[in-house]
Amino acid sequence: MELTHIEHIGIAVKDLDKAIHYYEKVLGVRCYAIEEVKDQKVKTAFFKVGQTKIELLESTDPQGPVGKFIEKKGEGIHHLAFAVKNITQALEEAESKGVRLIDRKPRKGAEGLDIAFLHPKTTFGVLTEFCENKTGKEE
Ligand code: CMX
Repeated sequence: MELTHIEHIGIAVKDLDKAIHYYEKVLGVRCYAIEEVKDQKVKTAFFKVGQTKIELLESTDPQGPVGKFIEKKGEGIHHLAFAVKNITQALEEAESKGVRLIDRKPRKGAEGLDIAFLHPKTTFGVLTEFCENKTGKEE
Protein backbone atom coordinates (compact mmCIF):
# COMPACT_ATOMS: atom_id res chain seq x y z
CA MET A 1 0.00 0.00 0.00
CA GLU A 2 1.06 3.60 -0.39
CA LEU A 3 0.29 6.14 2.33
CA THR A 4 0.83 9.69 1.06
CA HIS A 5 0.20 11.82 4.17
CA ILE A 6 -1.82 12.15 7.36
CA GLU A 7 -5.18 13.21 5.94
CA HIS A 8 -6.70 14.16 9.29
CA ILE A 9 -6.76 13.61 13.01
CA GLY A 10 -10.22 13.00 14.47
CA ILE A 11 -10.91 14.49 17.89
CA ALA A 12 -14.01 13.61 19.91
CA VAL A 13 -15.59 16.58 21.67
CA LYS A 14 -18.70 17.01 23.76
CA ASP A 15 -19.63 20.45 22.44
CA LEU A 16 -18.68 21.32 18.86
CA ASP A 17 -19.31 25.07 19.24
CA LYS A 18 -17.08 25.35 22.30
CA ALA A 19 -14.33 23.32 20.64
CA ILE A 20 -14.54 25.41 17.43
CA HIS A 21 -14.20 28.53 19.55
CA TYR A 22 -10.96 27.16 21.08
CA TYR A 23 -9.45 26.25 17.69
CA GLU A 24 -10.38 29.60 16.15
CA LYS A 25 -9.79 32.00 19.03
CA VAL A 26 -6.83 30.33 20.76
CA LEU A 27 -5.05 28.39 18.00
CA GLY A 28 -6.05 30.84 15.25
CA VAL A 29 -7.16 28.29 12.66
CA ARG A 30 -10.37 28.79 10.70
CA CYS A 31 -13.21 26.30 10.61
CA TYR A 32 -13.84 25.92 6.87
CA ALA A 33 -16.63 23.34 6.94
CA ILE A 34 -19.26 21.87 9.22
CA GLU A 35 -20.94 18.69 8.08
CA GLU A 36 -23.21 16.09 9.61
CA VAL A 37 -22.38 12.48 8.72
CA LYS A 38 -25.73 10.88 9.52
CA ASP A 39 -24.78 7.21 9.19
CA GLN A 40 -21.86 7.76 11.60
CA LYS A 41 -24.05 9.72 14.04
CA VAL A 42 -21.66 12.66 14.17
CA LYS A 43 -21.46 16.33 13.39
CA THR A 44 -18.00 17.34 12.18
CA ALA A 45 -16.02 20.56 11.91
CA PHE A 46 -12.88 20.86 9.79
CA PHE A 47 -9.70 22.91 10.10
CA LYS A 48 -6.54 22.77 8.05
CA VAL A 49 -3.03 22.99 9.47
CA GLY A 50 -0.53 22.66 6.62
CA GLN A 51 -1.48 19.54 4.66
CA THR A 52 -3.21 17.93 7.62
CA LYS A 53 -6.77 18.47 8.73
CA ILE A 54 -8.23 18.40 12.19
CA GLU A 55 -11.73 16.87 12.29
CA LEU A 56 -13.71 17.67 15.41
CA LEU A 57 -16.44 15.13 16.09
CA GLU A 58 -19.53 15.73 18.19
CA SER A 59 -21.83 12.78 18.64
CA THR A 60 -25.48 13.13 17.64
CA ASP A 61 -26.44 9.88 19.40
CA PRO A 62 -25.04 8.43 22.67
CA GLN A 63 -25.08 4.95 21.06
CA GLY A 64 -23.00 6.09 18.06
CA PRO A 65 -19.23 5.37 17.86
CA VAL A 66 -18.21 8.80 19.16
CA GLY A 67 -20.92 8.86 21.84
CA LYS A 68 -19.71 5.50 23.17
CA PHE A 69 -16.06 6.61 22.96
CA ILE A 70 -16.69 9.77 25.03
CA GLU A 71 -18.71 7.83 27.58
CA LYS A 72 -15.81 5.35 28.05
CA LYS A 73 -12.70 7.48 27.57
CA GLY A 74 -13.81 11.12 27.62
CA GLU A 75 -12.88 13.74 25.06
CA GLY A 76 -9.66 13.34 23.09
CA ILE A 77 -7.99 11.92 20.01
CA HIS A 78 -10.40 9.45 18.45
CA HIS A 79 -8.76 8.33 15.21
CA LEU A 80 -5.88 8.82 12.81
CA ALA A 81 -6.61 8.98 9.08
CA PHE A 82 -4.06 8.26 6.37
CA ALA A 83 -4.49 9.29 2.75
CA VAL A 84 -3.84 6.26 0.55
CA LYS A 85 -3.36 5.94 -3.20
CA ASN A 86 -5.69 2.95 -3.59
CA ILE A 87 -8.04 2.24 -0.71
CA THR A 88 -9.34 -1.12 -1.96
CA GLN A 89 -5.83 -2.43 -2.36
CA ALA A 90 -4.78 -0.98 1.03
CA LEU A 91 -7.68 -2.77 2.75
CA GLU A 92 -6.89 -6.07 1.06
CA GLU A 93 -3.25 -5.79 2.03
CA ALA A 94 -4.00 -4.85 5.65
CA GLU A 95 -6.39 -7.79 6.00
CA SER A 96 -3.93 -10.19 4.40
CA LYS A 97 -1.40 -9.11 7.06
CA GLY A 98 -3.74 -9.89 9.94
CA VAL A 99 -5.47 -6.55 10.57
CA ARG A 100 -9.20 -6.67 11.41
CA LEU A 101 -11.23 -4.49 9.08
CA ILE A 102 -14.24 -2.57 10.40
CA ASP A 103 -15.26 -1.68 6.84
CA ARG A 104 -14.64 -4.43 4.34
CA LYS A 105 -15.40 -2.04 1.52
CA PRO A 106 -14.85 1.72 1.29
CA ARG A 107 -17.84 3.97 1.93
CA LYS A 108 -18.47 7.69 1.59
CA GLY A 109 -17.29 9.83 4.50
CA ALA A 110 -17.10 13.54 5.20
CA GLU A 111 -16.04 15.73 2.26
CA GLY A 112 -17.05 12.97 -0.18
CA LEU A 113 -13.90 10.93 0.44
CA ASP A 114 -13.88 7.13 0.18
CA ILE A 115 -13.07 5.93 3.67
CA ALA A 116 -12.66 2.72 5.69
CA PHE A 117 -11.66 1.96 9.28
CA LEU A 118 -9.28 -0.62 10.79
CA HIS A 119 -10.10 -2.02 14.22
CA PRO A 120 -8.06 -0.43 17.06
CA LYS A 121 -7.59 -3.81 18.75
CA THR A 122 -5.36 -4.83 15.82
CA THR A 123 -3.63 -1.46 15.27
CA PHE A 124 -1.98 -0.89 18.65
CA GLY A 125 -4.93 0.91 20.18
CA VAL A 126 -5.32 3.54 17.47
CA LEU A 127 -8.54 3.56 15.47
CA THR A 128 -7.08 3.94 11.98
CA GLU A 129 -8.80 5.25 8.87
CA PHE A 130 -7.80 5.04 5.23
CA CYS A 131 -9.04 7.80 2.89
CA GLU A 132 -8.91 8.07 -0.86
CA ASN A 133 -9.95 11.22 -2.62
CA LYS A 134 -11.82 10.26 -5.79
CA THR A 135 -13.86 13.47 -5.85
CA GLY A 136 -11.63 15.19 -8.40
CA LYS A 137 -11.50 18.19 -6.04
CA GLU A 138 -8.26 19.23 -4.46
CA GLU A 139 -8.23 19.00 -0.67
N1 CMX B 1 -9.78 4.33 19.69
C1 CMX B 1 -9.20 3.33 20.40
N2 CMX B 1 -9.92 2.32 20.99
C2 CMX B 1 -11.27 2.37 20.83
C3 CMX B 1 -11.92 3.38 20.10
C4 CMX B 1 -11.11 4.39 19.52
N3 CMX B 1 -11.66 5.39 18.82
N4 CMX B 1 -13.26 3.16 20.13
C5 CMX B 1 -13.44 2.04 20.85
N5 CMX B 1 -12.25 1.57 21.27
C6 CMX B 1 -12.01 0.38 22.08
C7 CMX B 1 -12.81 0.46 23.38
O1 CMX B 1 -12.11 1.16 24.37
C8 CMX B 1 -13.01 -1.00 23.71
O2 CMX B 1 -11.83 -1.50 24.32
P1 CMX B 1 -11.92 -2.49 25.60
O3 CMX B 1 -12.64 -3.70 25.10
O4 CMX B 1 -10.49 -2.74 25.95
O5 CMX B 1 -12.70 -1.72 26.63
C9 CMX B 1 -13.14 -1.67 22.35
O6 CMX B 1 -12.54 -0.76 21.42
C10 CMX B 1 -14.60 -1.89 21.97
O7 CMX B 1 -15.26 -0.65 22.17
P2 CMX B 1 -16.83 -0.47 22.35
O8 CMX B 1 -17.06 0.79 23.11
O9 CMX B 1 -17.46 -1.74 22.84
O10 CMX B 1 -17.29 -0.13 20.92
P3 CMX B 1 -17.63 -1.05 19.71
O11 CMX B 1 -16.88 -2.34 19.71
O12 CMX B 1 -19.10 -1.10 19.57
O13 CMX B 1 -17.04 -0.12 18.55
C11 CMX B 1 -15.38 0.48 17.01
C12 CMX B 1 -15.70 0.21 18.46
C13 CMX B 1 -13.98 1.01 16.89
C14 CMX B 1 -15.54 -0.83 16.20
C15 CMX B 1 -16.44 1.55 16.48
O14 CMX B 1 -16.28 2.74 17.23
C16 CMX B 1 -16.30 1.86 15.02
O15 CMX B 1 -16.82 1.13 14.18
N6 CMX B 1 -15.62 2.94 14.64
C17 CMX B 1 -15.44 3.32 13.25
C18 CMX B 1 -16.45 4.36 12.84
C19 CMX B 1 -16.27 5.66 13.58
O16 CMX B 1 -15.53 5.78 14.55
N7 CMX B 1 -17.01 6.69 13.10
C20 CMX B 1 -16.94 8.02 13.68
C21 CMX B 1 -16.08 8.94 12.85
C22 CMX B 1 -16.74 9.17 11.51
C23 CMX B 1 -16.03 10.18 10.63
O17 CMX B 1 -14.85 10.50 10.83
O18 CMX B 1 -16.71 10.65 9.71
